[in-house]
Amino acid sequence: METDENSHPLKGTSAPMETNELINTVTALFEGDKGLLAMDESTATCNKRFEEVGIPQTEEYRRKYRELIVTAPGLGKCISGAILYDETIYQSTKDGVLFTDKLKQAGIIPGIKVDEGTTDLAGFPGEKITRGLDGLKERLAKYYELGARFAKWRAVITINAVIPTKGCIEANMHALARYAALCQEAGIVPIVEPEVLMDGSHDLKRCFDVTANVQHILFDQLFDQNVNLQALILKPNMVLPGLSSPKQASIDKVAEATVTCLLQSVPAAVPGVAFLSGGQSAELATAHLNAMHVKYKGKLPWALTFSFARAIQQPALEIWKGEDENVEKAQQMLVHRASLDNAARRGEY
Ligand code: 5MM
Repeated sequence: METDENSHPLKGTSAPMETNELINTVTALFEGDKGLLAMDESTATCNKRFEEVGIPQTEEYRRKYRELIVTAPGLGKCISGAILYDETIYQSTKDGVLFTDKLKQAGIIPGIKVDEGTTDLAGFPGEKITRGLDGLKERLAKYYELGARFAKWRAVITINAVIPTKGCIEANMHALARYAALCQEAGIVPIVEPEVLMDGSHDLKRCFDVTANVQHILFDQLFDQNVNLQALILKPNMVLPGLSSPKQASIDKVAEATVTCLLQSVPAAVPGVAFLSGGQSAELATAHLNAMHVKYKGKLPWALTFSFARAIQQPALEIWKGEDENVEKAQQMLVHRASLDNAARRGEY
């Protein structure tokens, strides 16, 4: 069966209407060499990023910053979808245009983070569980009305000598699968994000093993919950040594480990993978994505793109510093970083 970008195997009369809508959204999100922009920082995380560069931590500054992003000239040429946060999806530009409308005018599909953050997992010291399943069905219906066509839920897995535990991985992957099923029912494409954190002194192999295990359990759970694998996006970490590991890895090694790990654990039915940056510098995250395309172009069953937050935004945030006179330069930097990620998708960075 033909499976080029425009003729997805599930597209057509035999697939239910909602499936066609989901497939259309996924296809648009992976169009050309575009990728996703994660701008879904919760209030606490956004304030933390602002504090680091001396920006006032108020709702108005968060609104101004998000206005800078959604009005950046040329953003729609590089970005196919933007992940918003609950506060942001209701906000507007100073001229009163909803951010969701600004995005749509730029050809960018609005998405929404629907998890409610992490909390300590009872019985598992040092491990977290993501909250947000209660009332999710109703929240998804509301976000659909507000224009969101895809959503995101992040599970956090920490590595040290004794964790992650099976109990923690299973609980988190089960929640991701329940979330994904609810999204598909609501006509919203789920991005499933099982993030294995970079913190720690573990080596590349340990990250590989944990990431592969997490993804195997995730796809088992997705299967058990009747989630359509052809209508979701995986947002994984790249396979990297821990930040404080004495044994850092070359760009090519990271690319090879990451793609090998995905090949061993992600079914070919999944249309696409969009990486998180996880605290890597913007340059390194782009270089890793580029190296994957250089080495594996045309040899992979799924599309590989980016869904970075810090690796696209951080350089722009540092230019903006909360000052109106810096908006234009910050917007140029934002679009510049995103266009470099487009080049990485072509293996031309
Ligand atoms: C923007 O950061 C998101 C999480 O925010 P909160 O912790 O405040 O809820 C996060 O999910 C993000 O979308 C991904 O982790 C990708 O971000 P990075 O910076 O790792 O690319």
